[in-house]
Amino acid sequence: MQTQTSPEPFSVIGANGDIAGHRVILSDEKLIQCYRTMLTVRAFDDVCMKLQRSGRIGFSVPNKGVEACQVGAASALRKSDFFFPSYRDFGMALYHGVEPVEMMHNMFGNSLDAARGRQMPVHFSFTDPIKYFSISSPIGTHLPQAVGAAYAHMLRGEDNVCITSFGDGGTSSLGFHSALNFAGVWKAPVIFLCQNNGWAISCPSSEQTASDGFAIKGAAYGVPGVTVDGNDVLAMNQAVSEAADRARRGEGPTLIEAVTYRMGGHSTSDDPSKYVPKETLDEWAQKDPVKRFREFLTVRGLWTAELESEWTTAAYDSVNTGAKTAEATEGPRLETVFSDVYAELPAHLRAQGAAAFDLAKRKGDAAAGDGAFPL
Ligand SMILES: Cc1ncc(C[n+]2csc(CCOP(=O)(O)OP(=O)(O)O)c2C)c(N)n1
Ligand SMILES: [Mg+2]
Repeated sequence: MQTQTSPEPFSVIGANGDIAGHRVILSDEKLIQCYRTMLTVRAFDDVCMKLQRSGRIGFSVPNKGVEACQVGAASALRKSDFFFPSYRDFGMALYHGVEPVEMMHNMFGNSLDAARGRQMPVHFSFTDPIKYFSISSPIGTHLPQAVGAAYAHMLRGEDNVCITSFGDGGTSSLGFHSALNFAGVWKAPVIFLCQNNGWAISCPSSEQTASDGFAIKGAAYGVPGVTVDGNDVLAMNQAVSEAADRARRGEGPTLIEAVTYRMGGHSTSDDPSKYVPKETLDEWAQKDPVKRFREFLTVRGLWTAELESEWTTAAYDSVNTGAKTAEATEGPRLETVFSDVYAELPAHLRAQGAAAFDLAKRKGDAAAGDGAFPL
């Protein structure tokens, strides 16, 4: 693997599932775990799109096409590592055992959502079974958070690493530059995963930067950059494994540019047919990461059509059951507005809260009214 920006992204799985002279680090069991997670990401994505279109949830972000980036990266990390993901990273949580129902609690913003409905859908956060930090809506602001946490691990003598995932658009944020600078100077054990998926909403990657790709941006900060085929689970696993090993050895951060493609719109509020050329979409459909990994598993004798059908059904069952459970779970009560915010609620807020809760009780608990302002 090259440790410089290379025009040809590093890849392992070639045509027809062949891996030529490359070695596979993952056990057969982990390879299957990767593939099943990818199927679950696809099912979760598909079900969320339908839930949004039928008015049952407010928002989602398509994950189709970027499953290998997320799952390949997650498979290279330990449960004790810290994740500072982007909103388009369903597979990172699912790979490490977060159940679809937990993610659905956030999609419905109900009382079991970790943020008690105070975050948008797809803004997950989990403390168990992995440390999955709450998604930051303002682009790039989670990168310095990851560097700070990584530096704290270093000071405490722990060998955990932090990974932070962001898009091509995220490299234009102030957070990207300050995070790379601090991480480079402090040698913080952090992995910067830039998922170059072709678009930042409707801005193409080609208009996002004048530099030769995104991995090269690490050079100015003394951070090695590598360009990886983001549709290749095994290439992603290897690149992130190497970056994690470097970080654990105390050699500092790595910037990984994963070249992939967003096969859906930016979000449920977007219509990509207005700006994505159909030929480009067709071209990338040929490089579908799920199909590509399936071909590899077939060559390795780990996959059959029967297993595909069994695993797909299991993935949809867990996602659909999760959605039904989350939808049937009550919404957050008004009284929880201050929950988890203060160790001890200040007296003035307690007084304001009491007045608001009393009013809500008399007027109907935040129920939709006739449009008249309730005060
Ligand atoms: C600071 C800031 N500016 C603008 C936005 C609006 N916004 C939300 S997502 C997005 C595009 C991000 O693109 P990219 O980083 O490539 O990630 P992708 O959506 O492709 O995964 C923008 C501009 C925002 N959330 N925060
Ligand atoms: Mg993007």
